[in-house]
Amino acid sequence: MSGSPLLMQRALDHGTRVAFTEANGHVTYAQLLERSEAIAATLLSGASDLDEQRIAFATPAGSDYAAIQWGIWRAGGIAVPLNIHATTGELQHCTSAAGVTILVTLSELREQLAPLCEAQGINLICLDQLSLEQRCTLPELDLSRRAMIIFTSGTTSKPKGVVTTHGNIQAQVTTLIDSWQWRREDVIPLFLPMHHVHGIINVMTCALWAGATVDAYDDGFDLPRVCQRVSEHAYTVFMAVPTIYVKLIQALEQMDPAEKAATCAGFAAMRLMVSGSAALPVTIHQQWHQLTGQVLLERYGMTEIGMALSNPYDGERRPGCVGMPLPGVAVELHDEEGQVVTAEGEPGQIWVQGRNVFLEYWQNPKATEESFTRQWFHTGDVAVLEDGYYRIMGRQSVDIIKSGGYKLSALEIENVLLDHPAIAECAVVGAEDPTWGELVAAALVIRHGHTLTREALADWASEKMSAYKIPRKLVFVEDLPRNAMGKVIKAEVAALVS
Ligand code: MLC
Ligand code: AMP
Repeated sequence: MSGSPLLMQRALDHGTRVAFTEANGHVTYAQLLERSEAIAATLLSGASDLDEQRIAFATPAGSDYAAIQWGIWRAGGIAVPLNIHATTGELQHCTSAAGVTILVTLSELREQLAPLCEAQGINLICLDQLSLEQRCTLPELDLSRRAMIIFTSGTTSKPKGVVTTHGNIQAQVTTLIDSWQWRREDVIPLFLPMHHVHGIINVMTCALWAGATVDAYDDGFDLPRVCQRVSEHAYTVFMAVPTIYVKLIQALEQMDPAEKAATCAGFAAMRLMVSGSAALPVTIHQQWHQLTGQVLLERYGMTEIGMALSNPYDGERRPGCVGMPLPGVAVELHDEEGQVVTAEGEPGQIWVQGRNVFLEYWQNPKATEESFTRQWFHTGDVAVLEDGYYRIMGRQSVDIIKSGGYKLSALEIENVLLDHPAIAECAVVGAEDPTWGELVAAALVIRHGHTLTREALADWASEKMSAYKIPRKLVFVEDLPRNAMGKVIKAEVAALVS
């Protein structure tokens, strides 16, 4: 195992422990290692090293996902996880921007992915058709090798590929292992999407690093099943986005008293419950505490940096705050001139430095350079320090929306909407919402002689973008509000749609 990432070397020690429980049974660490070795040998197909070739994979959460990811890493490739619910257009962007050469998937997704692979000359491999007997000598890897590209939306119209090295991933994982006291006995449910760091790093990779067990949901968040498993006291750790806590509170309030008591008792018995990816409203923090006795640990992170700020495992977990820098992560606040803000109570943009910080945006040196000052990464989020705890105040750009924990680009959605024959102009903003954090909202100027309904637009848009990007609130306007320079005033659009 020399030369493999430490995660896999550790898996040798976890051997017969259960790595995943899933619908068809369970998979041990030893089986995961064996399967990933066969996948690595298949991907290498006689070569000695993939030398950072980009290998995409599209599989639901579970042991197949982990075996493919580890197989790509062990063969020396860069893993590019795809959103299994993305439209063909969205997938096309990721595979072509990353220069993907091979896509690994399950046979049930073959038909859906074959045309894309044919069009781009990508070799499509179905996991279930592989021989698990294959073996070969695997390459030596060091921590500076690129390991993963995750696509993230930002202030540009198309998502950018965030490149992390094995060293970055190791730093992102180990700081959470220590700070949140991960242990081998832990069992965690995994129902988050597997193309973002919350599911990939915080839940799956931390659990596998610790030798713990992941209970995988292959079709995303399934509220009745989660509550059932919680009431059976199946889990010790739980991690979710605020929207999930809102949905759980709504569900608990509708349960009959016996079911509610059993489910609340299951939540109460866990050693750790974490919220992140979007702001957790103080009211939800308090309601959750009243219902379950749990004090949620809120933390702050980003695709580019993993986790940066966290409330303490032991000590005060302050509602509305994201705590302090994790070990090994340096955080500073900077004003608009780039000067460090040291006074408590004064807002500034969060800058982050550390081994956790990503290497680069894939083949985009300009965007990479613009995001850093020396080694400090500019997050675009504004925070304030209050009594030693950071509190997130919002984002610098109005063009970034967070809905259900997904980061969305208003510009990307506007570009899609402008393809609709009835839409002459549009402006997309996030509208505050108690369940989703923000809802995607749009002000539309309709072309003369055309009509458009919300339902017709939703039908049309579902072919072009993932479900969470489709505007849920629409207002029809004669003209978009603009300033003297002709720039759309998004604050006025937000007032129109709210
Ligand atoms: C779905 N729906 C939405 C919506 N998404 N409506 C409004 N806004 C949205 N954003 C609608 C669907 O169209 C459908 O409508 C209904 O809600 C149910 O859809 P669903 O997909 O079944 O929803 P559900 O499974 O309940 O999904 C909610 C969710 C999911 C919260 C579980 O959005 C999710 O998994 N979010 C997590 C995202 C995440 O992991 N982000 C982390 C990024 S990393 P209808 O009409 O058909 O019923 C990061 C860094 C960090 O941020 O710090 O962690
Ligand atoms: P992503 O780019 O999808 O990784 O999302 C990262 C963004 O999510 C951050 O830049 C923040 O805007 C937001 N975020 C993550 N955690 C929190 C939190 N606890 N509170 C507020 N915003 C958060």
